[in-house]
Amino acid sequence: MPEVTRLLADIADVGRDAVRGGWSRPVLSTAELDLRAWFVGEAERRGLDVETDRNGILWAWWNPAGLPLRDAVVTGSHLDSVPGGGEFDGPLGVASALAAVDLLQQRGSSLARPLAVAVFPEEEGSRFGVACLGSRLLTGAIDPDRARGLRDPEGVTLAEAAAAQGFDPSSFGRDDEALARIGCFLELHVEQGRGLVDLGQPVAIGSSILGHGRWRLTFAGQGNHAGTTLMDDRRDPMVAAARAVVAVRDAARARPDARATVGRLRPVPGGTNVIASRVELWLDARHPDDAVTTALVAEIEQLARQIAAEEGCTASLVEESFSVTTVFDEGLRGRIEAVLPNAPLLGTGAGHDAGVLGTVVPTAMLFVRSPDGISHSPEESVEDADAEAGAVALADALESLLT
Ligand code: HGY
Ligand code: MN
Ligand code: MN
Ligand code: MN
Repeated sequence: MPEVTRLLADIADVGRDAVRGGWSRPVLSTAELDLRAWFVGEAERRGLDVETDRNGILWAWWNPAGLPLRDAVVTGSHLDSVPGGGEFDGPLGVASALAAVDLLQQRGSSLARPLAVAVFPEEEGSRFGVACLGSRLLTGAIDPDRARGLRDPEGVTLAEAAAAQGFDPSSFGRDDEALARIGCFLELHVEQGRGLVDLGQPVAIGSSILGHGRWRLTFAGQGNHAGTTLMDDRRDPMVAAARAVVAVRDAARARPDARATVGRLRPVPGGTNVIASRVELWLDARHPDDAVTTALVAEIEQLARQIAAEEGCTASLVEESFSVTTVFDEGLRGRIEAVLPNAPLLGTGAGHDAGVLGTVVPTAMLFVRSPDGISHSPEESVEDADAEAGAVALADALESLLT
């Protein structure tokens, strides 16, 4: 069994979701804390020195020559998941990084630069709503006060949840010392699409990440009794929300290569025999051209206001996060292409910490084939042979960057 597969098998029971299926590993949950402990154990077993920085990012250092922690080659990914997500989104990159360290150690590779394996928290934004929260804090891409006040669905703030686990929320924020240590960042990730299946290749080199953002759309109407309120006397925000979901789909379809999704909707109060007083829904919109994303969202907002007026409701839209389109560092990518000449270039519609870090340091990505291309679903899969090919490709790329 390839080491990557063995490592993933080790954590296969952590955060299994019996209700949704798949895995639910929200940041700072028991499952995610268990995964952090697993990572620390595996890294220390390999002789890496592990530290947790003030933003909750784990750094496992391999620096046998005791070089100054500057210009390091960093790899890694995330361990948190979407609700009911798959086994590989995030953990494949972390397990592959550990397996790549094994290979480099077996090869007796000499390190002219330090290596670190990093684990970024809250990449999915599944608990506190902002994706890549750890790398955004590290790079200063989110105001620390706003981050501290982000609330999870139960109303718990990030500051409260972090303090409960011994972190000091007052120290959250851009960390120039941590950033100064990074020479480049190379993230391996399951592809989350069918590009490699169609190309018949196990591994690709990333070319770009679609710009993408999240907006909260709220419809407010009149909460009332489901049995005593006549149909003509209603101002039902659930009806407005339902119409808006279809309008989102239609508006995205009208723009080639746009994607827009409503994956989460919350009626308040949410009773079976209650006409909701308000409904919140979350919009995820993406496009290779950030201006098109902006125009798409503006059209959706205008449609929502029109629908609200027709339903006797009001509508409001708030941007929660946005990540501009990322084009990976050409120089770094070129060095990796020289090592992996058979690996095709592939863009992705999925966001990654490499995209956020790419605003301040050279970053690149490797993608590993997923037979059905399904992700953010329990059906996400990666063949053992492809997982191993990914770890070898990562080791080869890291070796070329480290020597
Ligand atoms: O949402 C994304 O694109 C990523 O999986 N966080
Ligand atoms: Mn994901
Ligand atoms: Mn991911
Ligand atoms: Mn009643």
